[in-house]
Amino acid sequence: MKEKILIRLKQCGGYVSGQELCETFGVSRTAVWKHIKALKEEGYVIDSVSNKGYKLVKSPDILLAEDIKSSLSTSWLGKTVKVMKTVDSTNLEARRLAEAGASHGTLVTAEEQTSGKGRRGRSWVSVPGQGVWMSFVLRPDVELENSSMLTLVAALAVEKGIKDAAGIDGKIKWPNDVLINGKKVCGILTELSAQMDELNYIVVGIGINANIEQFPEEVRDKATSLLLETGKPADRIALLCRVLEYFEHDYEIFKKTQDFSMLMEEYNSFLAHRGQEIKVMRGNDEYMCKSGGINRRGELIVEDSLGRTREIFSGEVSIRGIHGYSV
Ligand code: BT5
Repeated sequence: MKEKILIRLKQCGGYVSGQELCETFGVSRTAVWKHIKALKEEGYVIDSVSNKGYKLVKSPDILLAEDIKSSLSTSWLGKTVKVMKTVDSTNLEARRLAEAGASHGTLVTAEEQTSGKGRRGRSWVSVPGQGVWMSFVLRPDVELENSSMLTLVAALAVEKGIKDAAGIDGKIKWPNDVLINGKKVCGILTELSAQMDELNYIVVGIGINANIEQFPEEVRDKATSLLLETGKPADRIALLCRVLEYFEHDYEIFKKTQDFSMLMEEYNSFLAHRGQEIKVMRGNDEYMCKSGGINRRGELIVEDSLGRTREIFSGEVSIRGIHGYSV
């Protein structure tokens, strides 16, 4: 009931009379008043004026399933959503849900991750309440060999979602980061479960540093947040929703050809390091080359010192700008 009252107040934008709330939801005035009181205790600022009713003035910065549902305009992504206060890792939770049969598009998000994961056993700093830490399950109709490109679809969605929700331009650092002013604002971790050549499910995990004010020492020189870059707090719900909307849209485009032929041009326009010297690292092997754009298979085209071009596959590769992490 409390959630329904909240949604009504949000949809209205202005005052909703107590009488209308009673009639719509079939409850007494005292019940309405109690729910409003409970909402205020959760941090909602609600103005109440006699003869006019109640008006939602400000929502607290917490992730709520109702808020996500009411501002998300997708057809299948995030329609089932699990919002958690704390979890080990949203990727692990999404995998558990997928193993238990969760459907295509199921979303998990949490205020806090106690063991946020990066690639290859690295960890992901997930300051409680200050980021968008989310993962979703895909049961895609996509060939196993093409599935790694979903990381690129996610990066493209994050770049555009950040632009819409926070009004700032990012750059995609192929394959799985988004940077602002050369520092990492988002990391993506795509994991899959397959048997033989058959894909069971994919989990796409996205971490966006929305409102982190201070990073721990170990990532301070390479990490940034939207708050630090724009000087204003980002609306995490809007950010999450816009990213999911772009992902769903671009995923449908990707699925048509199962490659990047229709997304490549846009992706390359956001690519960091384009035309610049980069260091490619594969295990202990490192070499310098010039970065081009991606091809339609999502591989990064580079040119070595002898002018030969190579395509690098995202698998085990990390790239760095010549001055370290940044461009
Ligand atoms: C990534 O790995 O960038 C993938 C990160 C994915 C995080 C999301 S959050 C929701 C979901 N649930 C999870 O458990 N994970 C996903 P990689 O490219 O390996 O980069 C990891 C490296 O980034 C670390 O070794 C640090 O150097 C750095 N790092 C850690 N936390 C960071 C942060 N909050 N912001 C920027 N850089 C960070």
